[in-house]
Amino acid sequence: MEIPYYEEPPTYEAFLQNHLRPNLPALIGPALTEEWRARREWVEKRTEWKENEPMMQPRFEFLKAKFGGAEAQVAECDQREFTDQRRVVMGFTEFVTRWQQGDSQLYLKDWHFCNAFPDYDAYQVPEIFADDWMNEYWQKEGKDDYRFVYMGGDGTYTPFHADVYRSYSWSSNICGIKKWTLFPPGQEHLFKDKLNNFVYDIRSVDAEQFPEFDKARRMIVYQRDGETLFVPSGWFHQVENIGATISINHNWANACNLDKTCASLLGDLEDVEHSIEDLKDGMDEKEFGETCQRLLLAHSGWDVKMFLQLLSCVAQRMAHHHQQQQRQQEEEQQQQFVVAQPPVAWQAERIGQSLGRVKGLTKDEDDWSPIITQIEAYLEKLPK
Ligand SMILES: O=C(O)CCC(=O)C(=O)O
Ligand SMILES: [Fe+2]
Repeated sequence: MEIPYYEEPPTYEAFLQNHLRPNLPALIGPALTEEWRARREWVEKRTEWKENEPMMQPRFEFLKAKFGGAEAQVAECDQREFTDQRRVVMGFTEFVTRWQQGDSQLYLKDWHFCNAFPDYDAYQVPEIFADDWMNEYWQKEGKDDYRFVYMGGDGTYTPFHADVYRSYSWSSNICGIKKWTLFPPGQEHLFKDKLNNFVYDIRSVDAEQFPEFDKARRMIVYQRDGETLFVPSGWFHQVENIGATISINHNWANACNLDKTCASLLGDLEDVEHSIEDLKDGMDEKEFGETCQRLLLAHSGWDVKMFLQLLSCVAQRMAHHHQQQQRQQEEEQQQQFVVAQPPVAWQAERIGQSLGRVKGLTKDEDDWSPIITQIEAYLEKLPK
């Protein structure tokens, strides 16, 4: 399996057809991020350069002077804690200083950089990734978003996982090289042991615990300075940094992977229901349902109500734009700019499908029905 490489960024239409819809990865050359302030200001050319090494390196002193006041989560790559690495909160200056001193296991992760520095425009989201319902909803709600900066030295890594909510991700290297091992979906049974524990680090898999892991089909991708990787929904992956690496990444979702994020939510809900099945007899249906939603929120970071609110937020925006466009057409005005996205009727159909699946599980949820009614009203206003 080969991953397509785009020297020049693909058009939105090509990206939609060849990557978003079929859920396939892509590697895009540095031209996509050429104009980013982060690429101009955060890094400089290395003086001694050998092949298969990064070409750029971080400007440590600049980064400290500019962002030193912030705090961020730092993973200790050599410390496993359940299914992830141990994380500590650290001042950014301390992190960079220890990085400079060669503290090689520290990996700054999931730093909500845009929230921390809203006036510093480190980058612009490329057009092909701009149709992003997750960040649209979470930002509107004033919740934590899914826009991150990662920084770490040679050998830091992210263990084997699939992304939150089975969302897409895109990741751009400001400097350094990332070695990605990507696993196409449909082979999850090879990744689990009898107790449903997943492989943690693909470089040291216990063959007795995971006897079939070797059979898993995989793709290896080296992502170099300035390059961007599109990671499709539900593809498991592990990421290993080669040389000092800084990257920017977003998790995102839209109509194209809505079926997958919806399935992930409903799958997590089923797991929660199973896990407390023995409490069911002592509760009425409503109490059991509410308990499951609380556990789902704690376990997965969202619940059915949040998913419905996300759909409502997006459907409202689409209905509003559609009405505006119709008015502008009648008055022969210039049409307003909206981000590149699939045809609205198709998106509305996908929302309707997910809504149908959620309605299938509604058990007298007073909490959900007004939102469902609202979404249906927005969908009514959209073309069929
Ligand atoms: O860069 C990393 O270490 C992890 C990034 C990742 O897992 C992702 O973008 O989905
Ligand atoms: Fe990931």
